[in-house]
Amino acid sequence: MPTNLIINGTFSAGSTGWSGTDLETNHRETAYLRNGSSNRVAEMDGRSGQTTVMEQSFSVSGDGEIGGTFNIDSALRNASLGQAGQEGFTVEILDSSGGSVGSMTVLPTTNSYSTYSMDVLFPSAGTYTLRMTELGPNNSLGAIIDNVEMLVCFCDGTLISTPEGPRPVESLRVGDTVTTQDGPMQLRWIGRRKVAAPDRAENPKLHPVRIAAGALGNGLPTRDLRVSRQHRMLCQNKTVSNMFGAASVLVAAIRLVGLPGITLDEDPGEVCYYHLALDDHQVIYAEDAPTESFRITRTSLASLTDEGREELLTLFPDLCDTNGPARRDAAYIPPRPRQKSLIRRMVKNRKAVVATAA
Ligand SMILES: [Ca+2]
Ligand SMILES: [Ca+2]
Ligand SMILES: [Ca+2]
Repeated sequence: MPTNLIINGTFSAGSTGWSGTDLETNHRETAYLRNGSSNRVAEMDGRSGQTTVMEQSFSVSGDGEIGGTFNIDSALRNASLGQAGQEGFTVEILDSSGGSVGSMTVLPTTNSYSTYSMDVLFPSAGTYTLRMTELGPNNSLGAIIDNVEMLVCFCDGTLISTPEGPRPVESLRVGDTVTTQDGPMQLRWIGRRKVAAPDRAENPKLHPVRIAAGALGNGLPTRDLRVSRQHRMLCQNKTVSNMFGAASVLVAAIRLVGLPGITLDEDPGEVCYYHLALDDHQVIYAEDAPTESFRITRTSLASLTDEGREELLTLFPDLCDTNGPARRDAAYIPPRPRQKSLIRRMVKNRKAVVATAA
């Protein structure tokens, strides 16, 4: 779920979190709209002769470019309706050296609220400032504002097990050590693919699979986990050993959809998929649930962004030699029909995906 980085964007705590010039954050809505509402709002024109500026800094964390959405509700106060189209304010999102990463002009035309939004792409993690500046006749009558939000998706911060304890996936760097079924191993490459909400709406195959906490059995995963459809999870139960003569096999997350607590996540919004590559295909742990590291094949290379694929091929031609001898898989990967019949039998036998401790 996205995080709102703005403090007191509802003005319920007056001017807390806000700085600037000529702030007017101490009135209830009814003072401007005569509607009896005790909701707290701010006005983007405190006094005549002073230009109202409202600012708030916030910090954005993450890896590479980070996408977000800015929202604000605004309406003209009754007394400003004569200046519709002139009274309003500008919104700017500034980086730490004052460069703009996003701006828009808000000029409400009625005394009922509209939500004004803009997408913001932060080029990197850091401190940014939201600045709103009064526009129009400087007459102490202006646009009123409420529900200011800077929503950023931190990609759920999926926790990956490492020898130092669980770490959010976006904080991992090449060379860091993660826990695998075969012990600690260094990350060789990290890929990241962001899927924007409109792309998901157009291609439902980009929706993630949501695995609710505990849905795999044995309390796993320990928190809700979202993975791409083709990402494989380790299945480890009696049905697996009966069918395959192995303690565990890897099954694509999409095959698990329909089991209690495992659904296709069709909520709108951006999602971000991470690929963690080690020297070998390994079982790693996401929210403590056993899952696979990035498996390098022609198909998986094709699923990467162009930049990601090029980087991987350039940096690690050895990892990417799909013509060379077959690489060892972390566990047997049954063909698709066998995965389907495994899940059917597991349901019939009432076996959890991870029935025995991983
Ligand atoms: Ca409010
Ligand atoms: Ca003013
Ligand atoms: Ca004004």
